[in-house]
Amino acid sequence: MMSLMQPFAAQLQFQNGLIEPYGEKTVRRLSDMRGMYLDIAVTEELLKQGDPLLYEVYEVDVPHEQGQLIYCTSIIYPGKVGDEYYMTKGHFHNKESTAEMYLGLQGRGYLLLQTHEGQVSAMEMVPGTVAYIPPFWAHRTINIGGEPFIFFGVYPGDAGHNYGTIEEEGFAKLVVEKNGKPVLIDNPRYR
Ligand code: M6P
Ligand code: ZN
Repeated sequence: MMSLMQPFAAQLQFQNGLIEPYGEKTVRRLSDMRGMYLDIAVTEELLKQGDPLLYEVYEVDVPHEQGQLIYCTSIIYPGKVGDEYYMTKGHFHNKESTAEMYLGLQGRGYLLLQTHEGQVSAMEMVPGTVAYIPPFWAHRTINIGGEPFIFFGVYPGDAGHNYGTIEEEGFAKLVVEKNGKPVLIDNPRYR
């Protein structure tokens, strides 16, 4: 007889985003994102002084298979590289026809999205925002506040992450601080 996967639950702490038990924990530092911020000189300068922690992702251990739902929390710390706020790498899904959902838990962020055809979308995320990332949209999150920006995410088990396209082309828009406020500007290095 085929043995079915057993039901289970994890416990999520809304205040700090910790979810337990978790399987994989991803930690991204500035050195993992060389070349992704516009100001390369500032990036290299910061790296000489240390290697700041930008964000962490706690993923619950679910098989990466069709039919499953992967869920995780992401914690993006407050900070900037030059004028550009700390952000995730951003990705398309390997299986591009898969969607994703985010729920804001703490802090303030932007969800930046774009398609291969050059459509762009951006929305603010605060606690309680439930954002829907449709199939075929690349997505990146950005902390635009002074405290950790924490959100919960769910996506299909067979979605996969494609970072290559974003690493090569970047996002069309950047989120930078101007006069103390976040603004979207065109990425001069896009494509
Ligand atoms: C969200 C989800 C994860 C993703 C994480 C960090 O939690 O979309 O799948 O890994 O953000 O983003 P990235 O993988 O682009 O660095
Ligand atoms: Zn995704």
